[in-house]
Amino acid sequence: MSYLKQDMPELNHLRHLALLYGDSKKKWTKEELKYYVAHLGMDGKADDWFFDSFLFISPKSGAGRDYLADVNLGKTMSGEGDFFPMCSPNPADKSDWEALLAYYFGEGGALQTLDNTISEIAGHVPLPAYKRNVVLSLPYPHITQEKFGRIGDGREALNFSIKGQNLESATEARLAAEEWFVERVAELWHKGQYKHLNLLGLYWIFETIYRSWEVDDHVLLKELRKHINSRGMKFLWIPFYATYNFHLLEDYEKYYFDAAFLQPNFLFYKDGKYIETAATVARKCNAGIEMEYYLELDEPIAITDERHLRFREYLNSGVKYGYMTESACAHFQGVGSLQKMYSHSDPIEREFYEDIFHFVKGTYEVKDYPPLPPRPFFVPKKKGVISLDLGGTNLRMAVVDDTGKIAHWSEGDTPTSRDGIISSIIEKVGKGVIFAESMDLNVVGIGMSSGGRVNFEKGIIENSTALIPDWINVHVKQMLEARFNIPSVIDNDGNCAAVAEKVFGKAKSVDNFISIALGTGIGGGIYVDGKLLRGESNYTSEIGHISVDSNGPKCSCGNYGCIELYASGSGLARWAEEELLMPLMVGADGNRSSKGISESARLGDPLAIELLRRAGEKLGAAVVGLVNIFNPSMIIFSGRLVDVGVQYFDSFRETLLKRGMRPAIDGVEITFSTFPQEVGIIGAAALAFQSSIEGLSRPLNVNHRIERLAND
Ligand code: BMX
Ligand code: ZN
Repeated sequence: MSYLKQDMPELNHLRHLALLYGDSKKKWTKEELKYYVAHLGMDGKADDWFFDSFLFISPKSGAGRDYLADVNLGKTMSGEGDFFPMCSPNPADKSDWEALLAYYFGEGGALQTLDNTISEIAGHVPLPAYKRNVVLSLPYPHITQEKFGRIGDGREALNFSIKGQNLESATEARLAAEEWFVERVAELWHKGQYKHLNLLGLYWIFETIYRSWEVDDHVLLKELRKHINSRGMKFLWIPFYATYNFHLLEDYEKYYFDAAFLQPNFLFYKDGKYIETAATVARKCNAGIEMEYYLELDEPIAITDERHLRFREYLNSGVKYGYMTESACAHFQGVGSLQKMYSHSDPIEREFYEDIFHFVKGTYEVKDYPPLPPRPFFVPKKKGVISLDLGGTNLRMAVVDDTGKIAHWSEGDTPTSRDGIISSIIEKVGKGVIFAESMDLNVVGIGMSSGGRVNFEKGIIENSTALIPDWINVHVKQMLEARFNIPSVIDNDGNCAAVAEKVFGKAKSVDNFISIALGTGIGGGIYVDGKLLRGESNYTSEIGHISVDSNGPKCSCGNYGCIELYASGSGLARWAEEELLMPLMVGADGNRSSKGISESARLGDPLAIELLRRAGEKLGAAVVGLVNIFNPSMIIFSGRLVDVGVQYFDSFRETLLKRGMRPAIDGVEITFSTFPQEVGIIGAAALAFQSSIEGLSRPLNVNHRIERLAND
């Protein structure tokens, strides 16, 4: 039972490895590297060597595609139970991998500059006993890459995905690409003839080892390691703190890697108190430890204080648990932190520079520090959520604050494929988070409103009609939480619209109402006695699928003659086109969408007006049934079609009054939402706030929480 020992000949005397994150568009300079290569005195001159080993990592190619594998950002500290890696929607290809080789080995590349930096310092400080180690990251072979490029005399571009092939072939392709990269590294290294460097090995950038029905990194790594070793290099890994990684660490040297360093992750999680556990596990598994620090120049004071205390704990624990001198250590230091610490105006940061140096030398002594402040230590900022609304036509994203105000809005077409929707969601949320941060909003949740049958508890889209093709069995909640580490919630868009009215809109003090969202389809949400009607499985209130003609056209829901086929945006256009007046109708510009129809009606086209009247009447006929059953006091319309034309709503009202049972129908107020285009977004935002209040581990009682929020 021991750590991965320092100073082992087989690892060329590796002791402390600095992680150097770089931007592949920018070359490393000697000025930047010298802070890691040497200790600088007060006069700025090198007076000793600093790190003995250097790991170069570049997350993205110059073209913006990802080398980095996805990291598990599960919502618990260790990611237990909610591990869900999402491969990059924008994976690097062969040209990017070649660019990475140039970044390492090219003229003025990382290795040449490091070698020159050492040469320069060797002018003042006697050379160390051993050459300095370099470790290079391998780019991750993303399973989203279907056309990596050709290798050797291969006739086709390598495909890393299981599209069109089985998992075994996909894994072979991924391995072939990695082996090609390793060969190129070996060749280029040989050509480089670096004076002061030793190529210790290659680094596997994914912080766990993943296997599922579409990816098999276990097999890949076992084979890849053999290949790397056969070229005289070692294979290194730095997993995050999670019991499944502890488990993998137990066997790591037997199968996967030659050296591994465990991340305590204590710096980044407010509930983390795990340096001791991490040290125990590392010691048990013959692994090293990762030191973790960073420095941001514009963080709030409370965070700075907390960061200082936590980092002090890493240093002190190095003495207490022995890893400072017994264990090989990797040093995560954010981007350029050591350099910033050296010249920092805050004496505490400056002191850390010296402390890290002593730590690396093995001479750091424990320093006292005040106890950690009580949680929560992060300064409470104003709260916000990221909200998404996916409909048949548009995908929208907004940042919403806790008063329901939209701070940021973006909108695009609904992508035509499931993968397209997923990538677009990820991209939009990413942008939303950045925007929220720039507004100093603390993002407490992600909410999504979507058409389809939604398993609300689990956050899964179970099924959809043809309005969103292929939008079936999508684990949205899991995906968002894994990716962004933010509690996420998803509900049907009709429900979201109703929630929006209850929490922020016209129904704040209304207990029984029906919300009808008129868009590409017709979404519904119904409140009964102050509670959102959810039914057995949350599949209620699909108002659009009430049949108004049992011999009508077939709907993709399974039924015939659904009201959505006549009175929604898509329905109006269909009805006009297929059955009714449209062939005769000239219209304003011949536009046969619902917009064209509405435009024509506004210009007085009698056929368009007639069409709107008939649609309103049909919707009225359907809703009469709902009024008779639920006895609401309000019907609220929202969605794109609220402007479709007065004729539609006039005839809706007339039908209701004519056909509804008395006195129920007389008590119904028909009204329009005050934010008709944003109901989905606002409702999803309200749900996200609800979930964040009590955490997501318990079953949700949404109605109770919505009221709480409404009363706040
Ligand atoms: C459809 C159905 C409903 C949804 C309604 C409104 C799917 C994908 N959608 O009836 O769940 O509430 O459309 O959707 O099954 P929108 O596209 O008009 O926003
Ligand atoms: Zn239907």
